Amino acid sequence: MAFESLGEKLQNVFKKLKGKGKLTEKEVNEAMREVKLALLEADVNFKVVKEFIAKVSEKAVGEEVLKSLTPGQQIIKIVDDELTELMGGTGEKLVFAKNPPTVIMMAGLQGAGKTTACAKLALVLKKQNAKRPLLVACDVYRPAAVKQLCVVGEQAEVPVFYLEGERDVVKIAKEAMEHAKKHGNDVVILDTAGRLHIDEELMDELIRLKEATNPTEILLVIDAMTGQDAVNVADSFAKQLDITGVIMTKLDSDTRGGAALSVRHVTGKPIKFVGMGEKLGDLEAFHPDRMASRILGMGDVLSLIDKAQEAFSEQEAKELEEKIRKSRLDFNDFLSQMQQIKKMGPLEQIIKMIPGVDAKALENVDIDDRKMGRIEAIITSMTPYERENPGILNASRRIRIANGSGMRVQDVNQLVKQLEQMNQMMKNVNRGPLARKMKKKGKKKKK
Ligand SMILES: Nc1nc2c(ncn2[C@@H]2O[C@H](COP(=O)(O)OP(=O)(O)O)[C@@H](O)[C@H]2O)c(=O)[nH]1
Ligand SMILES: [Mg+2]
Repeated sequence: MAFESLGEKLQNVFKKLKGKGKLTEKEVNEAMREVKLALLEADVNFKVVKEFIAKVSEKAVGEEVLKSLTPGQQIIKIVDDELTELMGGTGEKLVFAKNPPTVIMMAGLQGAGKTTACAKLALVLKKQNAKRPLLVACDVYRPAAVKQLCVVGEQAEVPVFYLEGERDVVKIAKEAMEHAKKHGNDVVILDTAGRLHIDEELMDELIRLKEATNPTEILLVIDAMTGQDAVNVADSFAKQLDITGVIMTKLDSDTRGGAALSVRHVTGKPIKFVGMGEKLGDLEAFHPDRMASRILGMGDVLSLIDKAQEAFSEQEAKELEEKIRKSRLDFNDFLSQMQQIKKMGPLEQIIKMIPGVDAKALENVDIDDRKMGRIEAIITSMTPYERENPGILNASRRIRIANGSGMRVQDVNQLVKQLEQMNQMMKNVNRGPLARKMKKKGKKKKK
């Protein structure tokens, strides 16, 4: 897989930073120097590297220090954010025409992977977007080209339109559009010819095809293995043909990956899909954020940090600490804890993001968001006074709450018991050595 070596190098830089409490300017500079070298070695365009480092350095110095992150983590987060930004930020989806059929035109040099990409894309559209694509053979110069499209079309189980012996690609495309309208094909994918190099004849043909079919998407297919050449090709295609996006193929190879990191910045055009293998199923929508995290080898830890930061304010955390110290958790705390966890998203997803958690091991665990919903229903059926003073919940109150929340009295009993147990646990903790530490801290605060 591409990026392996870049990922390794960056991860090594960060390993050195991670454990440190504070970073000196010298340490930051040294880290930046190593990041720069790693990017250059990965064949990232040197102008891109220069700007990237400047941005990261500026942020690393200027960034307000978040309480929850160490300086090392902070820098990793900045690099991750900037890598994501570099590759296009949020990622751009394929656009469909308001009035079908949507025309998608492929362009690119010979061997880049256009014909394969046509069939791969058709398969994605069929499966994920419930479209009925039609492939069109507009590479008329090599007899084998039409055949190849027919073969991959058959594998993907999508129809292929071609005109035997016809040399006029505009005519083929126009007839294909008629065919599509008649047969209910809502997407038309044009496979086109490539050359070994960009030449005028090739561009001319593509421009005529574009004018005749008014494509919603013109996707440039480039081969990641050709590195900066691919970026240069993309740049001139972008200028002459006004492409709408890029399909980067062969990212499964051990290319250093620099092209994928540079192409957006150099051409201004987003990568929309990446080819991850020769098989027809090997086309993935491109997500800059996921790619950045993949390069940095951190799974989704960063989004976990983001989410935690959103959900808990510092004030809230302090208040909770105070109550825990006094073993006086009430139902308001219970409720607000649950709501904070909810803000972070479905429990199951959160748990899967924690590094070291084996997703398979979770399969049998019942992480029930509905259970949280039921608890919430019970608590919100209590009066504010009851929530703050769980001790007054006698039988008649419990019956009222059960009726109000649509739960059984047993459920209410169980919840009350849970809270009691929690407080009991806190009491035990508070008598232990940990508690003495916390008490000291508490006294200091009160001064
Ligand atoms: N490993 C790998 N090979 C690919 C990928 N995409 C295309 N290829 C191979 O690249 C070669 C050229 O592909 P083709 O679609 O014929 O290119 P075209 O000349 O642009 O139409 C074929 O052997 C494909 O199997 C990819 O994402 N990964
Ligand atoms: Mg081809």
